[in-house]
Amino acid sequence: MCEIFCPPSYPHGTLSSQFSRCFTRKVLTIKSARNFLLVTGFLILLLTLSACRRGSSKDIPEIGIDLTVYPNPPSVGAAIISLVLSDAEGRPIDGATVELEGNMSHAGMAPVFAQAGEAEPGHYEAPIEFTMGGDWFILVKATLPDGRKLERQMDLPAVTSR
Ligand SMILES: [Cu+2]
Repeated sequence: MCEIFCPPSYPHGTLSSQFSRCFTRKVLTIKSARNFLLVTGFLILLLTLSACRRGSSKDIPEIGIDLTVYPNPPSVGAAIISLVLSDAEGRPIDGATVELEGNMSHAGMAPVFAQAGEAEPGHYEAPIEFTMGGDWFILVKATLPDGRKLERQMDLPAVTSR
């Protein structure tokens, strides 16, 4: 094994010192290779974790969002989107700021935006204009009274054309 790193014609020294020098070098090589792998693996893990955190930090899963649309079923034209925000214990969250972005998944679609008002504690309503029939999704962007922000995309399929 050792001769890979140290040819037998190692200059000067006895066989045992040749061996120990070679052995040290080999161990160092293995150690640094292992350290390199460990460090690289650790960096990849960190990058993956931070990417995941970035992705999921937009939503706060324990916050409940119940979305209803009027008219129901929704159709092209003016509509009202009604949202109830609730905390992990199911209590309504009042005092939040809620913005909506409506969009469809095809190219060339102009999104529609709406600012929701609080109709009653924890209950938010926004007028929105469905500009096309088809499958929509609503991006709910809320700032909670404690300053936390959340974004959650909610499907709103089958908006009918009139
Ligand atoms: Cu569209």
